[in-house]
Amino acid sequence: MSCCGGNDKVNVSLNVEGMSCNHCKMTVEKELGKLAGVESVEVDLEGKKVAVTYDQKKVTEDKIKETITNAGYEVV
Ligand SMILES: [Cu+2]
Repeated sequence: MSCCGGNDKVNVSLNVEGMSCNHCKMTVEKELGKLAGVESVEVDLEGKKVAVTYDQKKVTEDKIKETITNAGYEVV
């Protein structure tokens, strides 16, 4: 058990197709926010990017991609 820090937190920036409006943005943020270990989600509609900060001990990048896909968008 580590208490103060460590390298568990990572940030990924994913290219996501299909997000076209604020509703899409909110959907992606909401769905990713439900995952344990996801600390922050930033959606860039113009850039078609989703930046996620997460704890790699609790959730994986694959799981994040799967969640975006299940929400109806395409991770490219
Ligand atoms: Cu939309």
